[in-house]
Amino acid sequence: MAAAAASRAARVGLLYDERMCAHATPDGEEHPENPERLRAIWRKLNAEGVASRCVVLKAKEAEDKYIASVHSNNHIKLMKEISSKKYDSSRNTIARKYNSIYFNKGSSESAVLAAGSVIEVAEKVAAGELRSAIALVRPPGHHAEHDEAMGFCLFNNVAVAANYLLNDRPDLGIKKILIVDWDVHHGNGTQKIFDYGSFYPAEGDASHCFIGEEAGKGYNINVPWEHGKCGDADYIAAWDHVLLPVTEAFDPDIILVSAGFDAALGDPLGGCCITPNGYALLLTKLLGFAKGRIVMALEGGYNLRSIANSVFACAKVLLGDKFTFSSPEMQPFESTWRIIQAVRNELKTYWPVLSSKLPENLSLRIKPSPIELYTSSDSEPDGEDVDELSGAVSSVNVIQFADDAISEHLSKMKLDEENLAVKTASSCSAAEHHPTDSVEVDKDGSVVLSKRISDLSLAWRSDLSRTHVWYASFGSNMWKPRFLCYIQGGKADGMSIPCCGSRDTSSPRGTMWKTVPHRLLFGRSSTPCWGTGGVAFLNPEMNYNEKSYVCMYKITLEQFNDILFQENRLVLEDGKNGNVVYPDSSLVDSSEVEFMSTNKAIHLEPIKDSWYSNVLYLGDEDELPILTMTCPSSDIERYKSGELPLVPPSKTYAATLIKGLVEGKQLDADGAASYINAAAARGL
Ligand code: X5A
Ligand code: ZN
Repeated sequence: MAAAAASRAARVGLLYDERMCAHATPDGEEHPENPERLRAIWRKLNAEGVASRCVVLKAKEAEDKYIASVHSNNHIKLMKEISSKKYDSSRNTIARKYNSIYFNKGSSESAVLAAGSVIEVAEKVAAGELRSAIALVRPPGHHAEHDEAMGFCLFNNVAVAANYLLNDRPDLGIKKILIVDWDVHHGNGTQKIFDYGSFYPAEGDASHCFIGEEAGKGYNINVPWEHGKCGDADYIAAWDHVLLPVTEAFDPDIILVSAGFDAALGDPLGGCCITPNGYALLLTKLLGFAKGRIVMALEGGYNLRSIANSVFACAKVLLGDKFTFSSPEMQPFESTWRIIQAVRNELKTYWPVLSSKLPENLSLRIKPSPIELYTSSDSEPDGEDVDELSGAVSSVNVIQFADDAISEHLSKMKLDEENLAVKTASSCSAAEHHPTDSVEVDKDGSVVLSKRISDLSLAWRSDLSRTHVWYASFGSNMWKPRFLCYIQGGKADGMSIPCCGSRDTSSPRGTMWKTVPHRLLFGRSSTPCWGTGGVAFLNPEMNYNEKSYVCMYKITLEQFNDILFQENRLVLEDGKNGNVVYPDSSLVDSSEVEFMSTNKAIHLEPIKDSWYSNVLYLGDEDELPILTMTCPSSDIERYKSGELPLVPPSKTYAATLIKGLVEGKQLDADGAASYINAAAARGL
């Protein structure tokens, strides 16, 4: 009986191999794409008893000849030798030539195993030995191009496996492959590798207008979100109205999923909010095609808990566990419907099933803002009109190979290196490059770290660089030299670690002081920068008996986001490589600002557990909004209950506030000291 049940249940492959954890930053520097990602998923699947229900497989090396169907011989040689002794002294320098790449002594082995592992499971699924499979691989692959590593990817694992099935295993009868790339980032590598046409320098190639070239026309579908806040409802809409109709018409023999989980709720890079159940539903909808032959290969995904829970949900789907999907509460964004309609228009000549117009009533549905209100207000969140561009791109590559191998590869585009010297006092629009990479000491003694910034998606930056706001500081940022560290990078007196600064290092356009009717408090017991002692927060609740000093700086909304990233420790720095990884999407754009101007506050869902996740609107000055960032009201409750400690500031931290107030001519030294002491003593 048990055996019969087991054979009726889907045979699901699960590939995990500790050897793919060998790829790591060279000196243990923090990086989102790190070995713990695989381990976190593996631990979860074991703890939940899911791994034991799967056919567990070990990694296998990819043979060069298979990798060569996708990558140049030079690229293969370099990736395979980069970990050898010969490269010990040049490894970091070579890594820096790429966008968002590091190498160590384990990189070569991991990369060859990642590609080989996807081949391995794809072969077993295509052969019918397994019904479906999940390959837990790293480094990821979908950004890697013919002759180029980028975006944490060395070899394009999924593209290598697809070519293997099509070119090297005619016996398996796989003629049509659907690649679904649900990673939040654009699968530029996969797109280019399977693009027949080769002559278009692909600036902005994540556009829905890229539908493939020549014989491949209609076989590349991009669904480029206009902002980074899409969730289950948006992805399901793209599935129902683009992907699934095309899949039905295409009728693939197998589906390879470039399964990045960085569109997951809680991801530090993505900013989207797909839930584990959302992923389960997206996957369930695909299971209806290709006789359920699905191969999932891990791509991105950087929140360990989110990726573990998401892969767990997907594994249960593949194993045939029953899910009950309640219809999502959220509706897709208005922009989601607009994008889906545009994609359908673009492709309807190739896929007649997309010809019909979406029903009128669909396009009118609007998603409520993903926020929490903190200051009392009777107005409900309105629908928002979001037309900001940001990084989230979901792409679907549909590939059909009539016969032979891929044609000449695309001429390389140059979105690769975004370099920035911190002290370059130019405004830096997304298009500008500052090819400096060094450490200097500024004349006033502060350390200036020049850095390479690697963002694959920068559209939101150029947009928000045109909007100005007043940023109101009430803590150490009241002292201008300290504040400037958040703009220009480096550290000022009293700080023990440097800041990475904003991408736009231009100085504030104005400075101005004010008092606001909010209570100043000091909470949390220590910080990496200031050591033991509390740091400043404003109670988001207004209180007309209070008067707190704020120093306001007129800066761009892009700079404001960079301050938010830094305050909430969302910028990852890799000291050795000098790489700085910012989140790929903004936290506050014009739609949030507009929302706040009627509702006073917005709690930033993607960083809801961070210290400064609550942005307050404090009024206008010069017709520009005054914004500050503080803790959410829920933290105020935790301070009141004693769950979070109210702690007076350290001497150095207090000294910084006092310097700000004195140099800003708000109070004399004694007055400033008693202002701080009173705030620290008062409690809540
Ligand atoms: C595989 C993947 C992301 C690279 C982002 C660089 N790469 N800013 O998610
Ligand atoms: Zn990604």
